[in-house]
Amino acid sequence: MSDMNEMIKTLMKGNVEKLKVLVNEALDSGAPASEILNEGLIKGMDIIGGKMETGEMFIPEVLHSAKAMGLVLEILKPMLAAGEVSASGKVVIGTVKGDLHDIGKNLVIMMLESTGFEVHDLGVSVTPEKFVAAIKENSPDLVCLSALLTTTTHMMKETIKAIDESGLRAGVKIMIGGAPVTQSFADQIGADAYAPDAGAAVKVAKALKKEISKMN
Ligand code: B1M
Repeated sequence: MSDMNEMIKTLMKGNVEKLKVLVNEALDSGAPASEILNEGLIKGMDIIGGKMETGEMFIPEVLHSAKAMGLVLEILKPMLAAGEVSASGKVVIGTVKGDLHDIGKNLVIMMLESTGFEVHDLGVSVTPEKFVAAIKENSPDLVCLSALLTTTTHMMKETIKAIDESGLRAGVKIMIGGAPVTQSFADQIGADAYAPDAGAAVKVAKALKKEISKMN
């Protein structure tokens, strides 16, 4: 049985090398990648978030942990989408303007790519104009917006508005996600879909792609 507490402590210290060893040991002992992700890494990030809020951890330490998590996710990448039926489709994705959080977005990308989607990652703090330009350039099936801050969720609405006003909306489906986002918020701002986590994002992306294929 793998020790998730040890993994969480190591993530909090941002010790990449030790974290890689622990993740590999957990895999060797038979722990599923999804359990390592949810019970180890994401749980660890939640604890870090709490400590950030109470001032027990500071931004540079949190960044260290975030970097460590990003690196060990690469180890889990080949296993995360195992069992998913492959799909095809083009996706443009980014974290909305003003928001620098990208671990969740990168996880969504990993899962989408692992199931066969071609993903164009616009990065973090992406302006509505940049999303519009990327749609023109790449003609995606799906546009995916991520936000982690309550204060940046309104940029999802602004981005959708910009896509509507550009006349490009008819050709794409828009999915949103991130901790402060809900299905009712998605409905309220006119997104086509919401996904609570990276696994669900793949299922929703496949369903949206099917809808598009039926329309054409
Ligand atoms: Co920030 N931060 N942060 N932070 N940070 C949170 C989000 C916070 C909840 C911490 C807290 O106070 N408890 C809080 C937000 C509160 C709120 O608004 N509700 C917060 C704050 C306040 C801030 C700053 C304002 C702090 C400050 O400066 N005083 C600042 C803002 C900077 C900015 O963005 N402009 C800030 C900065 C940072 C760092 C840069 C230090 C770092 C980010 C580094 C990076 O991403 N490269 C950071 C981190 C690491 C966090 C926490 C600790 C961890 C986030 C994370 O990566 N989680 C976070 C606390 C927490 O989440 N518990 C916190 C793991 C990741 C896998 O989960 O991103 O939720 P998540 O993704 C999930 C789902 O949300 C979903 O799938 C993933 C799971 O499968 N998902 C999607 C995400 N995007 C999706 C898109 C989809 C579908 C699903 O479809 C399109």
